[in-house]
Amino acid sequence: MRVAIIGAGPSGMAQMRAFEAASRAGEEIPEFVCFEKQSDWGGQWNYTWRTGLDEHGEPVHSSMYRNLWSNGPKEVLEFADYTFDEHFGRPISSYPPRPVLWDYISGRVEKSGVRQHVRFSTVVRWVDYDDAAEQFTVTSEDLPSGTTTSETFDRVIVGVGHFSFPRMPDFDGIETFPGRVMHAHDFRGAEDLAGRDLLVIGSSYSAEDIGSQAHKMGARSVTASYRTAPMGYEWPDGFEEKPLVLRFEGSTAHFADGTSREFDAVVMCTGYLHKYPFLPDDLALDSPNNVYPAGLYKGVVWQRNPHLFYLGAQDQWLTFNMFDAQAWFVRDLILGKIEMPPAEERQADIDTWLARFEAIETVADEVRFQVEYTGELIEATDYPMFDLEEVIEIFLAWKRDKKDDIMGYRDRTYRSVMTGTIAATHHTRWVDELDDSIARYLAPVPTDAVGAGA
Ligand code: FAD
Ligand code: NA7
Repeated sequence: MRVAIIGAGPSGMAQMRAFEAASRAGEEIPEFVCFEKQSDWGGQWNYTWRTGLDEHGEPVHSSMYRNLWSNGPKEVLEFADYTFDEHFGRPISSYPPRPVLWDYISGRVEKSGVRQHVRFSTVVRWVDYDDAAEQFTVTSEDLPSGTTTSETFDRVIVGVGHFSFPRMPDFDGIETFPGRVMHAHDFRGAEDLAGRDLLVIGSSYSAEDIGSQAHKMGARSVTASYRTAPMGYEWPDGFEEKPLVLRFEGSTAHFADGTSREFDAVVMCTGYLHKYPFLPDDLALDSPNNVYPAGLYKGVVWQRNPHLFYLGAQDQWLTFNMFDAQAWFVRDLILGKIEMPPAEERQADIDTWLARFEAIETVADEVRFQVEYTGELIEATDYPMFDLEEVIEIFLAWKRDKKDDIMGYRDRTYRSVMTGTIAATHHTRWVDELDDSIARYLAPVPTDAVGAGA
């Protein structure tokens, strides 16, 4: 049995950890190879300054920007088998910056010794399935040398994420806009927006966070334009929400409420496409960004070919620990510890979850849906169970904290559901912290610390 894992982001890393944990427990595991097109692991958390194409002419994967801090409390994403306390040796704050989370997720797999299984700088170009042989052929390219290789595998696990291919809408007259127009995918920092007027289009995480970052870095104004509903936070002075842009005339945007305003830059925070250019259409997931993409049994098994698996294909409330739950479940299906039901039974289960998905009305319903889904997977495996109700409570507290203070919510702290540790209050308030490095983050209270823990 040979298994191909495509992508060494948090999902692929979880899959390697799952196999390694089984091996450590004395189980026989299949040979597995992880293909990763970047030169290091971490997926979105592996920051790059590049935009557009990388050094090999490949589309740049990560959409993260230099100054990104976690947008949800770390207490909802903590690994159940490798806690923040274990990694950092002391309590840290609830909303760490990107390099700190990268260090955490890397630390776990570094200790597991699975790096040897990853073929870095190797992009998967095409995957074919041979019905008769019941095998996949995976064609990959070693990017530095340009060498292509085709190999057969019995199972393929897709963990390439789905926040990399921008959804880029068109607006009348936008071609006349003289300033910078970009998608959130290409945003790397807001320093150059100081003193400028920024328009972000969209009303979800990227709009909220890029708008907030621009405000933090001294933008003169931030306007967020929504299609369906405003974000509705109490924004600071100079930050407002407007209905959808109908058209541009040079640097002026005209909004659906009849108002207009001039801007220096536009960032489209309009989401991403599920896109799998290495898969034929009968294997490729095609879905909007939601918590129950169609065609996946237990959210991971491709219903049309149960030898193909997807990790992390959902819109994500939970992240790292949900990927773990999925990876442990997929591992146990592959090891035969969990039986793969026949197609009709899988479909019946999909339909049950689909009915629950369609009944979702509120944000709280959606959180509960994903947490309970994750719980169901954990229960089927030996991944350590944790207090799911407590996780839901933290999500709801996070939502309340954002409503309360959108610029200050990252200074709040929560209790770990894994260890009971209460997060440390960070030495500097998020809004005042201009150095997002891990060294600064982990330093004892610096003399210039402002606010929170100072
Ligand atoms: P990714 O992290 O996207 O990793 C996929 C990997 O697959 C990449 O390393 C990529 O190089 C590789 N790959 C892709 N195609 C190929 C190929 N053909 N061949 C070989 N390798 C390939 N989550 C949080 O919990 N907290 C946050 O604060 C947060 N902020 C976010 C901010 C942004 C801007 C974005 C885009 C996402 C954010 N997320 C956040 C969600 C994030 O998607 C998850 O945390 C996590 O990175 C998903 O892991 P993944 O492994 O499924 O996908
Ligand atoms: P999301 O969460 O998928 O949100 C996409 C947003 O884009 C959402 O507000 C959409 O509005 C809006 N959208 C989509 N198409 C359009 C058009 N044509 N016009 C105007 N607005 C549009 O993507 P994000 O980038 O915010 O977040 C993705 C991940 O990145 C997430 O995990 C974060 O942690 C970081 P709608 O409400 O559908 O009208």
